[in-house]
Amino acid sequence: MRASGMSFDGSGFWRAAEPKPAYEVVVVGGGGHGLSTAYYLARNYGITDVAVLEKGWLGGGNMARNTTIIRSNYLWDESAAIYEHSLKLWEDLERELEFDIQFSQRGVLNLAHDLGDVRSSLRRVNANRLNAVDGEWLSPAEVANFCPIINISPDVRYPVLGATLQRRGGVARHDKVAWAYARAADRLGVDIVEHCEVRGFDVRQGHMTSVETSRGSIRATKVALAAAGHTSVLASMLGLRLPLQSHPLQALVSVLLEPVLNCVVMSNAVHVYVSQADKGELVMGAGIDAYNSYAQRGSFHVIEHQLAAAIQLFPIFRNAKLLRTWGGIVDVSPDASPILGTTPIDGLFLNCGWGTGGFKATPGSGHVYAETIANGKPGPLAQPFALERFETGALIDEHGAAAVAH
Ligand code: FAD
Ligand code: PYC
Repeated sequence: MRASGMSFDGSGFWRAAEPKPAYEVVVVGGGGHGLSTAYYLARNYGITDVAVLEKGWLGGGNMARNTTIIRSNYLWDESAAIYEHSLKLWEDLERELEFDIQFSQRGVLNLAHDLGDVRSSLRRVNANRLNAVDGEWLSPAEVANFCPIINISPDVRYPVLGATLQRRGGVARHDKVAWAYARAADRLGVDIVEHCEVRGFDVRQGHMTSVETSRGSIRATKVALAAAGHTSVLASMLGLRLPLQSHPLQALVSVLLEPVLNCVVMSNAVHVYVSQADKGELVMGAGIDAYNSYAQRGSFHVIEHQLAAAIQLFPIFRNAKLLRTWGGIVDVSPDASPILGTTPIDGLFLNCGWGTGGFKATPGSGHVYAETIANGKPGPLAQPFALERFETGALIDEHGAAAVAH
């Protein structure tokens, strides 16, 4: 075990230690994006003098609160490119990280419930194919064939008029993904420091010099924010105003059931998305709570409405019992797309705004963020997501594919 940071012993327990006084790179936030960034910095660029500072415990934020949906069927070229890059990394991740993350490409259905939905879904499938992203359009009968428990009766409030299917989409076990990246980064020499809150920054003549934490001052000339939901709070300590709003996003699981659901089903109109975990729970998520908040909880009426809608689509869930509900805090940008790259402060990097859709981006986000940090400038996949787009107006209005965000 190293003298600083946190290490895995053979039994899988963590051992925390004091952070060192200085690092080449400090990553703020020990969620999926922070951990994957640290891993790719070490693996792809040989930058191992890295600390990941986490104010709570590893993976205690959105990373282990999300509904684990992975897909790359986004509408616009820029989004399809970065999410498809991520999906390709997912497809080899268990081998690369030597960890069973329960990655399962069981297919993601996006249901269409009215003519507008049908048209935008067909448009998205066509755009996906042009970008070499797999996608199919299914008729209601084909939907029922693929997922027999969906109610395709025309008599419900939101009848199913068809669906898009991305067969390569699916799920992975989110906490295991965090552990897998943490273990792999740790093995390459990265320090992962829990219970270390970043509370301030020292910037001299426009250059980052250190971060102030609950465990003392740590020198670093490169600081990479990966603190989903809290980035605007950190940026405001530096006098930077970011176009982000923090909202609660809730999810729930049922008690354990026999296998009934063979794929992932999303309905943007009904604001329900559901899959069944390998253990047996139905995993469901809601739309964001409309107000801003930093509390990791939401309002019960949102869950109530979600369940009422879910039961119309899946009558078989009527007798399922709720086991747990929880919330996370997601940061939503005006064009429902991430903000990635450099800032006006030399040595300060941004990775935020993934909103309701950043789990699927975990490998891709870390991969391109590490590239940006190592080279001091974004590569081609990250470049369109730069902060400057809010000045130039080159927005990526990705609302079509992530409607739970608004
Ligand atoms: P986090 O895990 O939140 O990591 C950020 C970390 O920063 C936290 O651990 C936090 O404690 C830490 N931090 C904050 N401030 C500080 C500080 N001052 N100092 C040190 N550390 C700090 N995405 C999908 O693709 N598919 C889904 O199905 C999906 N479902 C979702 C369902 C829910 C209920 C929620 C809440 C989110 C969902 N998401 C989904 C979105 C996804 O979870 C997030 O976009 C993604 O996890 C964000 O990146 P992260 O993992 O690094 O965030
Ligand atoms: O982005 O696919 C997604 C998603 C599903 C649920 C929350 N986000």
